[in-house]
Amino acid sequence: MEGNDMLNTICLEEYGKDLHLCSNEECFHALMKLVAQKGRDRIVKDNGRKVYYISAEFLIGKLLSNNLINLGIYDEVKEELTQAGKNLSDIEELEVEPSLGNGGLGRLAACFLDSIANLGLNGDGIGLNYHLGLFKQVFENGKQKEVPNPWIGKDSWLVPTDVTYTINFGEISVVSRMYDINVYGEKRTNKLHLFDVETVDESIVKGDSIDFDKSDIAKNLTLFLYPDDSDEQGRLLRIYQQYFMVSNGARLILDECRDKCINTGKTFKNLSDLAVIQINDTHPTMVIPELIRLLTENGDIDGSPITMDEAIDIVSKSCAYTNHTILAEALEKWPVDYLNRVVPQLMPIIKELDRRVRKKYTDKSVYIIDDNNLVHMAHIDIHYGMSVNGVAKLHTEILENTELNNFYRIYPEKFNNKTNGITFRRWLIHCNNGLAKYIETLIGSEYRHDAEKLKDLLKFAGDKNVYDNLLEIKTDNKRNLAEYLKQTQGIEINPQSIYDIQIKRLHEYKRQQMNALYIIYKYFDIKAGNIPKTPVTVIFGAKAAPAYTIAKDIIHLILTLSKVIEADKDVSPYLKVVLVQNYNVTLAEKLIPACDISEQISLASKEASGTGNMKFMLNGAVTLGTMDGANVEIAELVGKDNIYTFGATSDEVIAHYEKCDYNAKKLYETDALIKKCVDFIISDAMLQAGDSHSLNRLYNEIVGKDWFMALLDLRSYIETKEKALADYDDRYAWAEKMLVNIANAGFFSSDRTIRQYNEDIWHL
Ligand code: CR6
Repeated sequence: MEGNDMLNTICLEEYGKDLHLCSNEECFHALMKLVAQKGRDRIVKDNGRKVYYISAEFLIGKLLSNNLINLGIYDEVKEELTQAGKNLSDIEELEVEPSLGNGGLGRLAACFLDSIANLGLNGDGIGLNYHLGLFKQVFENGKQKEVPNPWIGKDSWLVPTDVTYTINFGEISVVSRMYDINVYGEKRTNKLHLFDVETVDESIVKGDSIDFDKSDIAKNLTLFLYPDDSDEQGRLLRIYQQYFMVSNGARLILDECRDKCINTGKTFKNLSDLAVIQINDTHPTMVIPELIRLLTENGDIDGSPITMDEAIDIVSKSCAYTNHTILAEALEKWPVDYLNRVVPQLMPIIKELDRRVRKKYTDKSVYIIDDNNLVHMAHIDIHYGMSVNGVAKLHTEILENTELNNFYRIYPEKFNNKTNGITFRRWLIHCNNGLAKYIETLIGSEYRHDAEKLKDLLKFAGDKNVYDNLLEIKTDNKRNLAEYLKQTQGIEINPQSIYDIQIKRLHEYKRQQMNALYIIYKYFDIKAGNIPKTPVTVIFGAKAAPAYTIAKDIIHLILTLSKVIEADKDVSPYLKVVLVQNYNVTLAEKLIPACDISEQISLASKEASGTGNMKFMLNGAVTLGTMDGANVEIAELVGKDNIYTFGATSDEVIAHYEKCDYNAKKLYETDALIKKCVDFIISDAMLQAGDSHSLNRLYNEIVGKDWFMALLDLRSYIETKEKALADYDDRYAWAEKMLVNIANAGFFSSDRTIRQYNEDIWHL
């Protein structure tokens, strides 16, 4: 295949006709073939040490364009398609986004796989092949409804393999099969291994719901990611899923290492020379006792026995743990009784691990099994892994000094920080090709390999011509988003307005409710005659966990506000509220390049890092945020003139929790502005437009509890947001902020993060 007819050649082979005569479906299929051909050359022999990134989620997004970019043929292919009268984005629309992830943790895993392959490192992902994935969100009567999200179609990137295992649980056994998705890097092709159960049966799902028989494990095991766990059956199912993932993973790892041992004269005693296992949050924690079990039960590669002491030593040197949260309710603790039922073979090992901890330490807070017979999964990771890392500087500090301080004092050498990152190949070159190309005209293409080179953009500070171009690219992206939302969701937004965007999972600590209270403030302000110079569009995207009532109430609040404001002709020309349906990676790729103001307003100390904040910055949005997670590092990089920060500090917040002295009711009663905004939630206008039960429940929650202190920061939030909106009108001053943000985003490349993981933990 030569020059500009790579695709045409495939079309002739496959369909016996030229590219320009093929349908978009045929083009998509041909493109998949082309990717497979090109990627084959980059399969590198798996020898030496390899990292296995085990994760319950991989939020990989559509793959076509990214694969073309990573294989270095994107521009050529686009050109060939254009010549043939075809459009790559139209073809891309046919691809269904894989539904294998939920939020930041899953997207991080996907960015990491991309960087591992692009840096030429030996590393594969291990996870599950959920058929219906995370639910799809639809809005009905101003409320979220969850429906299944089937994504595996006839043209899928999944490749079935011959690898299968029998996985035994307490009461049943199932047979697994491994499916692979190739991860193409500039230097090598790695794999994402997704395990599935052969007997999975989508027909057990009831109608267009996410309801199914939770006890039928052989059929339901790989249907959904994070199935509802509000009842016991649901919690047991989560343990089934976790064990299925790690038992398959552990066996694959040992099989691959066995082959390498035979070639190199090593044994399982040298496992840590051959494999390092990065445990992404606690969902894969059972890989530790499972590996110990397999080693002690089956012995070494020559069949010689491995003792418990030896097995623990081997595994402890090979496993590393990443913590992604300090929210206590998100740290998994499983009842001994559940584990006994689902994985009885692991309980003796977990008890032995706990016994050893108890023998060494008197401090009960570091035990694995507590007085209530709960198994603390993170404690297994910390005692029996070689590394514990947080995901942003502040987060790691909080782990060391507060949340995990008891462990930090025992194992200071294990703790380290790895500030998260994002792959620029997806989050700039793919999603904002116009900006990527423009940057190239200014500073050359080196930044694609060395993101720190973006700093060269600072040379153009003050250059009005550059500012004009940056603003024009932003306006184009805003127009594209408006067009896309109109076509796909029937939503109309004004491209001349300021796009203020908050997209992330719905959670009280992320404080979408505080943003909603700002909107209420602004509504009153406009009604009072303060017409903003530039209209504002506040855009949200968020799914709420199906059993999280208050999160769903917040969704209802936003949708109801949107309706009330739309209907008010005094206000609607100047303020619009939009909640996009089924926020996912594909939508993020359209929203982020179009954003002016990036909302990162979590309660300080609660957002471990955030990664959306990095994507917005890279695409020239200005952050409006609290000093939380990676916002702190963004602020350090761009300086105070190029970010809007507000609100209580993490120390102040932690002190409030320690002293239990936060009182929302008092703030509500003593601050008339706060009261006015909160009261609007249950005003006549709102109750007429929405559901009184839901709005009242949310009102009571905010006034009576407000666990994540939205009212504490509301005033400073309003003031700071008003300042940002006013500053927007000085277009060149704003463009300078954009430039400084883009120029300083290099640090947040996941290539940097992965280099650090490799230097400090993996040593590949
Ligand atoms: N929700 C953190 O909350 C972080 C990602 C990736 C999260 C978020 O701040 O950026 O992980 N944590 O490290 C968990 O999922 C437990 C997230 O995505």
